[in-house]
Amino acid sequence: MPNSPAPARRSVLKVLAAAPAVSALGGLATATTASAASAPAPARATAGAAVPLAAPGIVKALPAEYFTVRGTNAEARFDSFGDTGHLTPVDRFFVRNHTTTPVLDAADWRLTLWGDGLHGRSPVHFTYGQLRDLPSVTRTALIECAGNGRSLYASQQGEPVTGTAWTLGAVGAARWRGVRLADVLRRAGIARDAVDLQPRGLDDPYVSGGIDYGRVRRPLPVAKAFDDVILAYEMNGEPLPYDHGHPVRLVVPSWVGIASIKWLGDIEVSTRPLSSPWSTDWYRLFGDAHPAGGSAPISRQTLKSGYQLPFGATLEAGRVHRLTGRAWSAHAPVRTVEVSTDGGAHWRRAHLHDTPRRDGWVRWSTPWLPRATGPVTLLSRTTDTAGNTQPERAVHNTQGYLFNAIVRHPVTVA
Ligand SMILES: Nc1nc2c(c(=O)[nH]1)N[C@H]1C(S)=C(S)[C@@H](COP(=O)(O)O)O[C@H]1N2
Ligand SMILES: [Mo]
Repeated sequence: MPNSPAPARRSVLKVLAAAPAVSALGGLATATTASAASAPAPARATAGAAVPLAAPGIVKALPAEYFTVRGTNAEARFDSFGDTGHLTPVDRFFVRNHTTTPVLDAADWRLTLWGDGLHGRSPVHFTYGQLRDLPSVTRTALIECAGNGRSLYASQQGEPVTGTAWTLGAVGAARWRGVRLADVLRRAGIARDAVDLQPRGLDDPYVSGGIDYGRVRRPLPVAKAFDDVILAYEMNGEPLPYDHGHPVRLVVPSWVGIASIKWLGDIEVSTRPLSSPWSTDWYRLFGDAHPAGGSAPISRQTLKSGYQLPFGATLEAGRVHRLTGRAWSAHAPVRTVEVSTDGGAHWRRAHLHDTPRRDGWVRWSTPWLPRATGPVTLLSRTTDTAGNTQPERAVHNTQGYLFNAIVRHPVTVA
């Protein structure tokens, strides 16, 4: 990489394990969570107590009723999404961090574009102010980790997988505002024969098992970049929060979450295909059902549905319950959601409460009057307008990506 630029300037302020409340953006942490966060938090909160959990390097508060901490990551509790609307509020949105959230200042941030895929001058810089002066676009899109649902390979299919043991909460929907990546690439002078980009984050290099993999980066084909990718600086009407990529992140609609690089610092523009460990070692499908050496790098997410109910919940017999959930597909708008309250013997349609759109999800509900007591498996199955439907089993891959099977949700009627 002969002309790799120096990293963009970054704040020397690093997030400590117990970060103080951040006031610059407003609303990130309340006085209560701030004082609680300054004392060492227990690994797990006791039931009922709203003690914030600690995840090393995450700035925002992680109350136990909304999050499960998994290593450096915070999974949103899908079972608690019932009281959220179509959009996932920032204080309920999952965080996937390879290292720690860097606290960056928009005032000294700049984006660098470089590489042989730019004609003329390279590198090209954009300050935060210059980005804000470009025409803006606003759109709703899900961010979903490629490994969302991963733990179900083991719990439901008896198949071992590596990686963060997410249940269904590594997903959220937000309203993003920013500029089209296409506009920035044109202004930077992208060459006609550029094929690949490689956006890279300003967070610390990712070190695992003694190997330094460098900063988080992953190739993005120019065709996708020109289609619908956004450089986002707002999330749900607020400046992008620290944990979600402040001041600017990519939003790559309908693709696996790793494509949506947070704390964006630079983008290589290349006339040759690019690669990184995030396109060679990870985010490919490995295993018996896949080519030796792995599949092509994964890109589009899959489809899922789930009940907004804890696993193992107890429901009272002899009264009508309103069961609720969400369904989504990265391929096409959701067409139907079917539910079964008898382990799959009978299916009926759930009511949909949102207009299905690509890159969004639909809330659904179904009434249920359980009569007999005992254990029951609830199922839900979504089908999209392109004809994709959730299968009984997901095709195994060793890293547990793209789980799409019907989730078997155990409850007890008492
Ligand atoms: N710079 C950087 N970008 C990143 C990551 C990261 O660790 N560093 N994690 C990626 C992954 S794996 C996912 S799933 C999404 C999660 O976005 P969120 O934390 O805003 O929910 O960010 C992606 N972008
Ligand atoms: Mo992810």
